[in-house]
Amino acid sequence: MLFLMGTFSMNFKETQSDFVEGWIPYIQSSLMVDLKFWMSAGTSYVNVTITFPDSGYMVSDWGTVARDGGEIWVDSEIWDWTGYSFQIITTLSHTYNLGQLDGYYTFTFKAWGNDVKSVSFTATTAQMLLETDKDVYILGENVTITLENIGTETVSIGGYPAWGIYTYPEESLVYPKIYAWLLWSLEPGENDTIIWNQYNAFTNSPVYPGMYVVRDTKGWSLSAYFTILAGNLPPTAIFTYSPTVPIVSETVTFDASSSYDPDGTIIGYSWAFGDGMIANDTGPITTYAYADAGNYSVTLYVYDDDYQPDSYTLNVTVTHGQIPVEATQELIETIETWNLPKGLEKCLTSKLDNAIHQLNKGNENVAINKLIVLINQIEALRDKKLTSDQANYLIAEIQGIKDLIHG
Ligand SMILES: [Ca+2]
Repeated sequence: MLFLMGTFSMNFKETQSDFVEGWIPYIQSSLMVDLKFWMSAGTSYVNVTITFPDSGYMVSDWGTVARDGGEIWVDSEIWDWTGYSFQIITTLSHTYNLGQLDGYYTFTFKAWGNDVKSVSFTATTAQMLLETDKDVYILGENVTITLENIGTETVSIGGYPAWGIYTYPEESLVYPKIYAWLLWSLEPGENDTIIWNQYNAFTNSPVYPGMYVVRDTKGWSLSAYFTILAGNLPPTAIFTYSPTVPIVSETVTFDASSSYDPDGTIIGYSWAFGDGMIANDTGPITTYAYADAGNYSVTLYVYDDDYQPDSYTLNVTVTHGQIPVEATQELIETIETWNLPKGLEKCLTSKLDNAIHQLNKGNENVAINKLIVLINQIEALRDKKLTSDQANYLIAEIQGIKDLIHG
């Protein structure tokens, strides 16, 4: 179109030629104009789509929305290029925001002051919102449809649900088969949600892939379009393990039997235990024992009967259990045989007691930090309140306990 505009400027200077090419006002035939009305969140819209037989047309001004009572119109400026144009069917489209309307209206699309095409509709300020949770679904996937009162007044509704699901563009109803004879209402902010399992209520079989539309049946002119694609739904990997806090060399059971595939079956389970070891094709339940204490990221990999994968990761903390606790307890008992001044003995043993307390609570890093602080304090006491041999002994023992905790 810009190219043609350029041609126009060039030809404009050549007005002496026999045949003058240029843009002339054009009044569109109603046959090639499509008007579509819809509402969203209480606002009314009309979309105008014009199909031109070739590239030699343009709309320089789509006009502004004017209204007088129930009559709404826009006056556009459409041009036809008198010279050569490409034989390509061209579509131009524009959406008009009509604002908040309440009542029966006729919208007229005009060109150069002439009526081209009209559409009549009923709009309401009830401010209902109808939507699906997604725009595209895989065959077999649940479709969640929500009708919400986003206005400020209670809306009374007769019949349930207040909408139907139709094939598009055939507009053949697939759900529901029967509307409940029910008077109900939605308060402002309240919504009603229905999950549709993609079953055609009339044929009692799954619907076909394609485009569908949910339309309200109450005259609100609400619609929500969505597409169902043939395809595979991915599996969901999930597992649990026990015991919750395993200790070194203990058998840990990993159970992935709650993993699932919504439209098929899981045919492969593999594991990465986080310490470099993996296990392939284990089935849903497997066992493993860790050689060292530590924090491990355990990842389960599953794939379904269409070989689509999913994975799930949990952190597993493996401890030395009571081994460092017992080693610390033994060190306390040794210190108590040294006949140190009571204050000093209390200082050392209470800090070790604290570390045991933290270990028993599973706070291994806190326990290690307390032991590091204690080592520094013992260094400060070396050759003062503690002999060098005592300090060496204590530090070596505490380092040993730390290594047990660390794994
Ligand atoms: Ca699947």
